[in-house]
Amino acid sequence: MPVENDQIDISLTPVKFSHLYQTPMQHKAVGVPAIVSSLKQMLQYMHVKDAWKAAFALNQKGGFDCPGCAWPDPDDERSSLGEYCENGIKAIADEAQKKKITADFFAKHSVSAIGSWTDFEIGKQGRLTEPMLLKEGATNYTPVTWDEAFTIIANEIQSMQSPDEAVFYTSGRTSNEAAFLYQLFVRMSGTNNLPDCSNMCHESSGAGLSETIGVGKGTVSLEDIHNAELLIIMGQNPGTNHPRMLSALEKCKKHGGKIIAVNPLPEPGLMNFINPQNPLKIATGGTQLADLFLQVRINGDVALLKAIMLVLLNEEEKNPGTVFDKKFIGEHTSGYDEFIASLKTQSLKECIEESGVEENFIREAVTLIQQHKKIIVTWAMGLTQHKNAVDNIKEIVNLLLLRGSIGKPAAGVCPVRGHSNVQGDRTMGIWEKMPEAFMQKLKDVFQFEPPAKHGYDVVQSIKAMHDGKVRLFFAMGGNFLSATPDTAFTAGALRKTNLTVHVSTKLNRSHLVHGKQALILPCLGRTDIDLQSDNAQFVSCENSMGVVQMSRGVLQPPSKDLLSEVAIICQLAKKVLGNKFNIDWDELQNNYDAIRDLIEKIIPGFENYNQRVRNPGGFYLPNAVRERNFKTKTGKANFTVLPLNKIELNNDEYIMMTIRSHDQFNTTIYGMHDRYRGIHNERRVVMMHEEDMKVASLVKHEVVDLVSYYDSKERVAEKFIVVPMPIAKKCIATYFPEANVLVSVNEVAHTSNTPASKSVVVKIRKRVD
Ligand SMILES: Nc1nc2c(c(=O)[nH]1)N[C@H]1C(S)=C(S)[C@@H](COP(=O)(O)OP(=O)(O)OC[C@H]3O[C@@H](n4cnc5c(=O)[nH]c(N)nc54)[C@H](O)[C@@H]3O)O[C@H]1N2
Ligand SMILES: Nc1nc2c(c(=O)[nH]1)N[C@H]1C(S)=C(S)[C@@H](COP(=O)(O)OP(=O)(O)OC[C@H]3O[C@@H](n4cnc5c(=O)[nH]c(N)nc54)[C@H](O)[C@@H]3O)O[C@H]1N2
Ligand SMILES: [Mo]
Repeated sequence: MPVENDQIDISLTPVKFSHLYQTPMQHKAVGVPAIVSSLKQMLQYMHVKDAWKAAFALNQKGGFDCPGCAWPDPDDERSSLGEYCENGIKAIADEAQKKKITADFFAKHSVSAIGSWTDFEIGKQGRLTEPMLLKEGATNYTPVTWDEAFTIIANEIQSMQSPDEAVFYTSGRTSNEAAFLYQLFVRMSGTNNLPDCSNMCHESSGAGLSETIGVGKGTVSLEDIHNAELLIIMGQNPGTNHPRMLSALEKCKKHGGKIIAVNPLPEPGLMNFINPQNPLKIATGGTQLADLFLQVRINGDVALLKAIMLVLLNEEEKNPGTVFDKKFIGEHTSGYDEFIASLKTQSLKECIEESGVEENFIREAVTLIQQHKKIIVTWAMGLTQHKNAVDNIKEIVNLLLLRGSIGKPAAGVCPVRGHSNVQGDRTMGIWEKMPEAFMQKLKDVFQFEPPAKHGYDVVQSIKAMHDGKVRLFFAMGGNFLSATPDTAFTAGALRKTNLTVHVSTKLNRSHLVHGKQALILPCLGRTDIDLQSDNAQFVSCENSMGVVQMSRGVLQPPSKDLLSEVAIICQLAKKVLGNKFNIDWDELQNNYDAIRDLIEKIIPGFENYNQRVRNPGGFYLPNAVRERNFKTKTGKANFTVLPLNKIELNNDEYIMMTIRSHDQFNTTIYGMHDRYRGIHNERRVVMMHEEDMKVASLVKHEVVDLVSYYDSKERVAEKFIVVPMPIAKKCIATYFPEANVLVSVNEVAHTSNTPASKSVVVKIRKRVD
């Protein structure tokens, strides 16, 4: 039954409980329980032989790039059991699971029946194995041939009045080769509508960094992290989301480095760490990681950074030239005087209050910052998903510029990327507003006029669909419905399209909330052997630190009917574009070297791509900031003047962040435990400070509803269980994607348009039943 727009229906967020129990929050990350947990996942879901093969090829030179996060691999020694990581192993067990979804499965289960299952249940059904079509008005998906599927899509595209009636989404697992061809095909078909998961992820980092230092990505290498004197880790939970980063932190500590963690939650992965690569450590107890923990309140980071810089300024004024790097500031920066003048107008007391951190801790942080010259700030979603997220990033740059801590070894900025190739996809041109120089290159090399008008990003795509302006929604990977904000609104939007198409490895909720017709196109994953005309192909990815490396799958694919992403794009392009452009799509499909030859012609830094990508460990892309070359409008690194944001909450309001549990990769739910935080067997929880619970007369494990009010609309997420947690006061936390229904599509970061899913103002409503 089609559901009316904007109305919550059960298939969007099934409410089922699974017997929550809590254990004490852990004070140590990784160690033996992590190894046990990941081996269990592998043996439960994979064939033993495959598990073994995959584990040894993971993140090895010549092996495959982990389909999990984008943390880099060491340039030199790599531990032999893959680059071992609990959550990397879980990502493999999920992709390479032995269970399969065939046409029988879809004949047996209707779309609405599957919709009533939880994401965990849906994810455990197995790998997709053949193309499927949901015909208009049908209740079940039925098999379709690849050729028929491409014809359906081509017909839809060809009957559009404007190419802008199609939207082409990308999730960040897509390889460089596939991403390059995809954007080329999309632009040749006439649109820049290329939203991607980055729009919801590090877009704010890109926006803040481009304006201030002239490059939209990080400036440090793994070696820099090892050698930093001071690391400030903000809004990031590496123990869960970038576990291999913990080994790098350990190396940094070994070299005498200090670590400050800034987070509303005392995440165990930031506190103490037992290295699974090192059996000796497991026996003896581990490394204390954070030297100082600043329990900031949600979105209190600008206030905290301002407070730190005010105290630093005071010290500088007492002893001129000893705190700020005046030589660096004079030679390489612009806007210093205005910045200092504005900083002086801020009240230290107010900044401290707004940050939620006690003054003595702030002073300790200042001492550490003053004592060290090689400082790196790392961050992730805790900073990028707020309305003033871009200001967070710029304020970090202000701090580093004051200390001259950028563009030299062991210093700089490190936005830790999410998806394993999200950074590479952007480099390849997956962006709704690629710069002029890139478009000109496309024009020169491929002899066509690329569309000039910027395309839709994620939020604009949702709104355009909602307004009936989009006929085709095509997704290269990902789970758009569940990853985006405002689930009910987005569902209404997707349902207004004619055709939704998903190139996917696994079944997910986006296949169930669809246009008039829907297609599922199953593809090879990172672990699968990719044979084209009997030749094994490899692809390449760029990690968080700008290293491009090859990735070659080692396992037999789950079905003969799967195509690689590259093959899907080539065959679709051939069908849609015919011979309109001088491109041999068959050749590109049969030999990925030919794709890399094209990439080399368009994208700077990829000279001799085919040769260099074959070097063990790959190659580094150039990064001008490392040479203190700032490609901004002023030609220098820019200080920026930013407002102090204030969060005003009524007595019955809280600020909510939507975060990841330890057993999930974005919308893929591996398991039901959040081991480090001690939350087991349940995802519909709301973490809350015990004192706040008392004030609100809530008891442990009481079931409540969460309510948000935006755009004069009440949004309700029913039935969440209250769990006490040592989180900052007046702050609460829920898991993504269950709580996405509360995030308004209109609450976005300025400049980057990223949904503010880490600062949602909500009320907690007691239930009457
Ligand atoms: N195993 C696993 N690995 C992953 C992923 C996964 O889901 N599972 N996802 C991948 C992706 S796409 C991404 S983008 C990354 C995400 O990696 P993270 O950003 O680490 O993921 P989140 O769970 O969103 O965690 C945000 C952290 O920021 C803190 N935080 C929230 N709000 C604030 C704030 O206002 N200020 C500060 N200072 N801190 C705040 C939270 O307490 C939490 O520790 O991980 C990648 N790696
Ligand atoms: N409330 C809230 N919302 C958020 C976030 C948050 O912190 N809070 N985080 C945001 C962030 S940082 C991100 S990156 C987005 C993530 O958004 P997405 O990238 O859209 O979501 P994923 O859950 O990573 O996508 C999982 C699906 O990708 C498919 N897949 C997996 N591997 C492959 C592959 O190799 N090829 C293809 N074609 N498909 C594959 C599988 O079918 C799987 O079901 O979510 C965002 N949404
Ligand atoms: Mo992400």
